[in-house]
Amino acid sequence: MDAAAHDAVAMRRALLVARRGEGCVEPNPMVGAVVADAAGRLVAEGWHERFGGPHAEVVALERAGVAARGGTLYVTLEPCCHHGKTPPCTEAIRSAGISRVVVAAGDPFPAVNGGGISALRAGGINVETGLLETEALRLTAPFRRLIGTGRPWVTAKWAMSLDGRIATATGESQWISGPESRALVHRLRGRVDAIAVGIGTALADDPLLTARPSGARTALRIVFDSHARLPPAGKLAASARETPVLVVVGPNAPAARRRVLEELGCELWTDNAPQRSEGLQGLLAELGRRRLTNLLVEGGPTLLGSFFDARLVDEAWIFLAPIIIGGAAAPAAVGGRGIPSLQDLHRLAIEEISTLGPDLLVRGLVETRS
Ligand code: AOF
Ligand code: ZN
Repeated sequence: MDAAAHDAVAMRRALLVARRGEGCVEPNPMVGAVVADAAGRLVAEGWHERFGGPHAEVVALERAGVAARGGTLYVTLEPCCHHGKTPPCTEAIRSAGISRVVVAAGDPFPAVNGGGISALRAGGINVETGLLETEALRLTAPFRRLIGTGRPWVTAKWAMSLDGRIATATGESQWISGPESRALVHRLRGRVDAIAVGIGTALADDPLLTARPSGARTALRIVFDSHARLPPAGKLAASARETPVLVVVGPNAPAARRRVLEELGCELWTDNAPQRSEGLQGLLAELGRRRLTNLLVEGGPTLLGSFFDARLVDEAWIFLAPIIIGGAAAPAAVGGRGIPSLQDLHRLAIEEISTLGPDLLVRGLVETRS
C-alpha cells in the first residue's frame, strides 16, 4: 500500500469511530482520531465520547503512550488550541512527541478556526489538511449548521405508501411502516435534541414522542399548536413534567387553554410572526440559543409542508412501505403550499437506500433551489 492509501485507511477509521459519539457529544462535534507509530503501524484510536469529556486526540494519544513518539496523528477535525472544558489538544499532541498531524477538516468554532493548525505548525509539527474532507464535513454538518447559522440541523421524517399517502381517506394511519422501520425511528429519536409535530398529528395519534427504548439523550417535544388545542389529558401534556414539552402557540391562543397547559408543566412559546416561515425561523433561532443541534420533524403534512416551504429542511428520512392506498382524499406526506414551479424543486441527494423488513428507507440531504 502506498503512503497516500495508508493515510486514507487511517482517516477512514477515524471517521468511523467518531460516529460512536453520536447523540452523546452534541452540541460538540463528533471527532475521531487514530495514532500511527514512527513505523506507520496503527497503534491506537479514540473518539470524543461525551459532551464535557476528553477530546478524541487526547484519548487516542493516551492509549498510544510512548508509541506516539515520532508518529502520525490522524484526526477528523482540526485539533483545538483553546482552554475549553479540557486543555488544548495542540499541547497534548506536542507533548506526546507526534511529528506529523493529518487533519480532515477545519474547526469553525471561533476560538479555534485555523488557530489549531497554526499552533501545531509553529511548534514544528508537519501538518497536512483536507484528507477525506467531504466526509468529515458531512460528519459534522449539524455542528457546523449550529455554529454557522445559530439554528439546529433539521431532519424531516415520514412514512408513506408507494403512492405517497400517509393515511387512508378516512384517516387511518396506524401503521403504514413495519416494526423494523418504527424501531429505527425510536433510535433516531434517542439521539436528537428535539422532536416536532403539528397539532393535527398530536390530535389524531396522541403520540408520546419519546424514544423507546431510551437513547443517549432525551429530546424536547415540540407541538406546533397555534390555538393551544393540545388536550390536557393527552399523552404529551400529561407527561410534560417527566419529559419536557414546548407548545408553540399563536398570538390568539385562548389564555385559559394556555394556562391549563402551563399548569401541567408545558412550556409555551408564542410565535408572533406574520409569516409561517418567519415563525419557524424564530423558533429555530430559539432552539439554537439553547444549543440544540438536531431537530427531528415528524409530521404531519402541514408541518412538513411549512418546513419545506420555508426551505429549512436539511435531511430527510423517508420510509416507503410496499403498499398502495389510493383515494383522491388520502393525505400526501408533504402539504403546505408546495413549489410553484419545477424550477424551485427540492431534490434529495441520496445517501442511503436500504431495506428494513418489508420497507425501504430512502435517506439523504435535501438540496433546495431558490
Ligand atoms: C478537538 N477534539 O475531540 C473535539 C473538539 O470545551 P469543550 O470540550 O466542550 O469543546 C469545545 C469545542 O472544542 C467544540 O465546540 C469544538 O470546537 C472543539 N471540539 N476539538 O480538538 C475533539 N470534540
Ligand atoms: Zn481538543
